[in-house]
Amino acid sequence: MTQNSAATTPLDLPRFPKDFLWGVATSAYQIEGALTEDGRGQSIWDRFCQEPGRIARGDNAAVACDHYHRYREDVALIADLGVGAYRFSIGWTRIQPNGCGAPNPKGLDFYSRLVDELLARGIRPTPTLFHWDLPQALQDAGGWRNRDTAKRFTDFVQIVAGRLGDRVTRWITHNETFEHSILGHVVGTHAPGLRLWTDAFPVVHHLLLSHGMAVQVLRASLPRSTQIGIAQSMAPARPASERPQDRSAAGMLDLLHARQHCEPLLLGRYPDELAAFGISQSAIVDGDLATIAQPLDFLGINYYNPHYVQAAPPGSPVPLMPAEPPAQYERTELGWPIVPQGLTQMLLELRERYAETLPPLIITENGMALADAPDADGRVDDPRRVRYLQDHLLALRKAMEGGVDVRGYFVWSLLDNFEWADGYRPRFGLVHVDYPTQRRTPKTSYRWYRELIAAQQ
Ligand code: IFM
Repeated sequence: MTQNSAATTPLDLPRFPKDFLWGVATSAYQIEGALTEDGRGQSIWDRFCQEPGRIARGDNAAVACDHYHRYREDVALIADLGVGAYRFSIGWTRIQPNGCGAPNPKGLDFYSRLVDELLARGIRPTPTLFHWDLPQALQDAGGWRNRDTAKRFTDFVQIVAGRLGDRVTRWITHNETFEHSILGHVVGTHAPGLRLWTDAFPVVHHLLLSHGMAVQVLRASLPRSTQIGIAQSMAPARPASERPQDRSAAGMLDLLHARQHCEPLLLGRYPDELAAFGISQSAIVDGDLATIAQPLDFLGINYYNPHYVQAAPPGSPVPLMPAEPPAQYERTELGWPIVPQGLTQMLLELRERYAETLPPLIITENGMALADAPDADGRVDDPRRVRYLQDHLLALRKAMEGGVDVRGYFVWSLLDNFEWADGYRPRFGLVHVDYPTQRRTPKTSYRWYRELIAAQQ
């Protein structure tokens, strides 16, 4: 089964640079709950969760981790970890219930209180401005297919920066434009549940365009020292076999994922091969690529595992399809293979591909889903997560020794939370959440991460 190393103590880990940033991450929709409180408007995920059969076991995020009410307790948990930064996201519909117009003061107040609470405990707030919870009113007007949504996003960013920019010094525009476009708009397993297939390109383009426009807004209104980046998922595309068809399928996946979502940012152009792939780029307007390719202070990388892929049978609507990962890899609760060396390989490749323009990197997500449960003594022991994190940190260190400039690492996630269409069963947290009582129980991995951070000082 597993080829991963046995768990060792944090002290066995290679040392990271003194100023290396340690953090934990969450997102608004996955933890906050309170969906109808204080003037919050409906998002595409509220609507999606109401549709029968969309979410495993009929779960929804109405309460989630009740973080909206318990944020002080959660910040105390973050502070006890000893991390330097907390990545969270700002729910757009708390600020603009319909995605446009005057801000809702109560929504802004919530994030302002959260920021103050973090700063009071020496933790640097690192908000993500869009983590998939688009206002439903904007979706009704076409969502990310509509170019106007990019403009609406910049208005929202301006409002948030105006309120928090005096205290927030690191910003992330988007989370995973690949997943939001493909899961939400190509295969329809995430909100808004569309199946646009090759017609989804405008979604990709407007997400990336809105990123560039948001960077411009932040730069124009915030101090020069403000750090601005984006969090993109990266998963090496691996062929199911050495057959030429499967190798070509892996090349296509790499094109659609890493290259389509990175090259506009880093090179100011889409890969030429997209046109040959039959994707119409008529959504691109002159000047858009220059807007997208704003200089970044960091590129956030979310890494979980490589994606295995194979050629689809002749006559299929799309030429590639997912393949089973090789049997030697242990899997997480979500069935994802555990391949730490994929992280090293991906980072080295990234540096090689974009040597001239790659900004410093931050690992903005990494972690594993388990079905953790308290034992008879109420303890939540998760040695497999400890080993996962340890092996990925060793893999990260290897890439850094190979010359990749990585400045920080955020564990996904602080808390067990609402894992989108998979509901509550997969648990990613360093802290266990008992949903009926909302009791938080730090797991073994939480203590391990705390020791690791302390040992680096
Ligand atoms: O929970 C998600 C998160 O919202 C985005 N990145 C991947 C995580 C695990 O699936």
